[in-house]
Amino acid sequence: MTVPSMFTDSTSPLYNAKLNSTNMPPTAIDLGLTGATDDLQKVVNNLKIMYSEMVHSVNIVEDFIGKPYLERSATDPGPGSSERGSHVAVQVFVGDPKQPTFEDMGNFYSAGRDLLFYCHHANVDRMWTLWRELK
Ligand SMILES: [Cu+2]
Repeated sequence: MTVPSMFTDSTSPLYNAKLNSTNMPPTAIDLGLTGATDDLQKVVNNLKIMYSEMVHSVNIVEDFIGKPYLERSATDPGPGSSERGSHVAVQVFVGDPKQPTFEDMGNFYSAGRDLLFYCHHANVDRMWTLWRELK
């Protein structure tokens, strides 16, 4: 429940300086973006959020991955549980508040500049695989 050290060690080739230094290990990720400072409380919250996203509130594919973007559809047809929840929370939590718009991870246009983005999205793909096995 922390950012892996390979992304926070400044000697690592995976390191990106545009991260929120106050939210790096050993600080637990706050999936609810509650502002909680107690790591044990954050872990409890995170487990509840993941249960809700993966099991409780997700019944059909669109609940998890969101509604499809189609030609002439609305700009934002509707996010899935992961997109509006843990996925975005991680990106906001680790984005650098010293940057104008929380680059790199905290902004859509710049997130791909941080190698952590690809690890994060691989985890979203892993969650998708797990969700499919649950249903
Ligand atoms: Cu993302």
